[in-house]
Amino acid sequence: MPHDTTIPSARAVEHDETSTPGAEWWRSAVIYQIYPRSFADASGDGIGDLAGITERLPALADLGVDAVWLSPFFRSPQRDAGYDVSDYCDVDPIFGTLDDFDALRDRAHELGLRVIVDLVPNHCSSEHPWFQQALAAGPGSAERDRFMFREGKGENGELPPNNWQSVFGGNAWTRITEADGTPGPWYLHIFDSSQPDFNWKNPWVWEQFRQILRFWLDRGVDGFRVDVAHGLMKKEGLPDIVEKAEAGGLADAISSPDDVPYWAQPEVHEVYRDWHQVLAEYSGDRVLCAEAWVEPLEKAALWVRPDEMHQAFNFSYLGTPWEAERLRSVIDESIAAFTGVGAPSTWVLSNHDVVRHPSRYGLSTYGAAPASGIGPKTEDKPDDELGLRRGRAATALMLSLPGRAYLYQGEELGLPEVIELDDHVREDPTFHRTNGEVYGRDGCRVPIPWESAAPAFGFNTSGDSWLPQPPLFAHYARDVQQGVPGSTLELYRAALRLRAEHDLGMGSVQWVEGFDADVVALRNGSITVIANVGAAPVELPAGDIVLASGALDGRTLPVDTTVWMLVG
Ligand code: ISL
Repeated sequence: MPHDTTIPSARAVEHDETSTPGAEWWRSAVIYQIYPRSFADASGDGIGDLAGITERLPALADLGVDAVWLSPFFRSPQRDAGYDVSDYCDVDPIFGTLDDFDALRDRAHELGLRVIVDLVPNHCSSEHPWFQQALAAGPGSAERDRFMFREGKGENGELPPNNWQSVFGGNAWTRITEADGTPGPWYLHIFDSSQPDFNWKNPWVWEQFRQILRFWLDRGVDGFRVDVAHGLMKKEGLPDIVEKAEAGGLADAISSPDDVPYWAQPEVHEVYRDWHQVLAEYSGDRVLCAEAWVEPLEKAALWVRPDEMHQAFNFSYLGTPWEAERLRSVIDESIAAFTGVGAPSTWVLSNHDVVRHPSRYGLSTYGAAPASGIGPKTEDKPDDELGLRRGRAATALMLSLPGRAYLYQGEELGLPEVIELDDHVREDPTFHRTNGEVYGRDGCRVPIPWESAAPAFGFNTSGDSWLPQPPLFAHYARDVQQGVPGSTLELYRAALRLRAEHDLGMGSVQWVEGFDADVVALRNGSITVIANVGAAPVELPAGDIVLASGALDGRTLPVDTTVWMLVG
C-alpha cells in the first residue's frame, strides 16, 4: 500500500468554530495517548521530550487519529513519572520549556490534531512549594489545611490515623517531624509518600485549580484528562476501610465507595460542575475526560452528566476478557450507561498503567489485575503470537464501535509488554513499595521503536533509553511496518480511515443474529463486523471484506480474527 504523507488541509482545527450541539468533535474522536518519557527524544538524554514529540507528530496525523493526550510533562521530581507535580504551570526541564509546548501545540493544530493535557488534582509532589510551605507553617496553619494532615492514633500518635493503604502498596500515611525535631502529625497519600493528597474541602484548593485550568486553556489546549478523578473527596471523619480479602491495587481501586472512603464520594461531582463552567467560558469545544476507576458502568457514567465532564474512560471494557458473551454485555452496558446521561461511550484497551493488551490476551489466566505487571519471575507468561492475533482482532472490534476510542502509543505497532526488565532498572513506585512483589507498570512504558536499524530504534540518535529496549523491538519498529500489507500499523491505519469514511464514531450498534454464540457480530451503519472469539473457523456471509485483522482462509474467518464487511 503506498504511503500517503500529505495531510489534507480540511483536517486543520478551527479554533473559533461554534459547536453544533450533539456533533462536538470529542463525541466520535480517536485519541492517541503519548507518554512523553517514551515517545521520542530530541535531546538524546534517554528520556523523551516535547521537541521529540513535535518532530514525530506527522506520523500520528498519518495514522489517522484526531487528537493526542499527553501524560504529564510538568515540573516534577519524577517519583511517579510526572504524576507528582511540583509546578502545574511549567514544563519540566527534562521535557523542555513552555516554548517547546507552544511549538508542539501549533504543529499539532496545523496537522489537524487536538491537544489534551493531563491534570493531576488529587495530589501534588511533596516538593511542591505548597507542601513545603505546609510543613514549614506548622500545626493549625492555613497552609497545612491545604493537605490532609491528621494526628496519629496510639499513646503518642505513633500509629497512622486510620487503616488506609496506598494504591502502590504499604501505608497511605506518613508521619512528619516538626521543625523543632518533635514527631508531628501524619499526612495522607493515596499513592506514593511523595504525592500528598490535597484537602478538597478547602476553597483555596478549588481556586488554585481554576487558575491552572485557565493557564492551559489560555495556552490553547483542547482539553484535560483528569487523573484519579474519583479520588479528590474523602469521606467525612476518614473512617477505616472495612477489611476485604484484597487490599490495595486494582481490586481496591474499583471497589464501591461504600467500601472505600476515598473513592467516588458524591461531593466530588461538585468540583467537575465548577470546572465545566470554567471550560464553558472558552470557545472551541474544550473537554474534560475522567480517569475514574469505578464500577459498575452506571457509576462511571455519573462523571459525564451533562453539566460535568464530557468523557470518562471505560475501564470495564479494558478489563473484559476475550470472551464473546462478556464482550457483547460490556458493549451493551457501556452504550446504555453513557447514553443514559447523554454522553457517547468511550473504548480503551491499553494505557500506561496496564499490561499492553496483546500481552494480556496472550495470558492463559487473563483476568489477573492488569496493573500488577509481568516480570521475569511471573509464572504465567504471555504467548506472544496468540496475544498479538487476539490483540489485533480486539482492536478491530473496538474501532468499529460508536463513540470515542483511546489508543496508547505503541499499540499501533502491536508492541508486547516488556517482561525481561532487571529489578534495578524498574522505576514504578509500585515495584519498590511492594518490595518487588508487584512488578508494576514499567513493562508498558519502554520507549517505542521507530526505525529498526537506528540507535535506540530511532527513539533518539544517542542510543540511550531510560528503560532498556529489548532487541525484539526491531521487528515492531514503525519503518518495517510502514506500507507493508498485513502489518499491525497498516491495520490501524486502514481501520481509522474506514472508521472516518463510514462515520462509525457517530453510528450505533445493532447485533447481527445467525452466528454461533462465540462470534461477536454487529452492524454499525454500512459496516458489518464479525469477530471470531470462538475455537472454530466461521463461514463469512456474501459481501465485500474491507478490513481483516489477520489472514483469511478464502471465505472462512479463522479464530481470533475480526473482519469488517459491506454486506448487501
Ligand atoms: O496503575 C494503577 C495501580 O498500579 C492504578 O490503580 C492507577 O494508579 C490509578 O488508576 C490512578 O492512575 C493515575 O494516577 C496515578 C499514576 O501513577 C497513574 O500513572 C495515573 O494514570 C497517581 O497519579
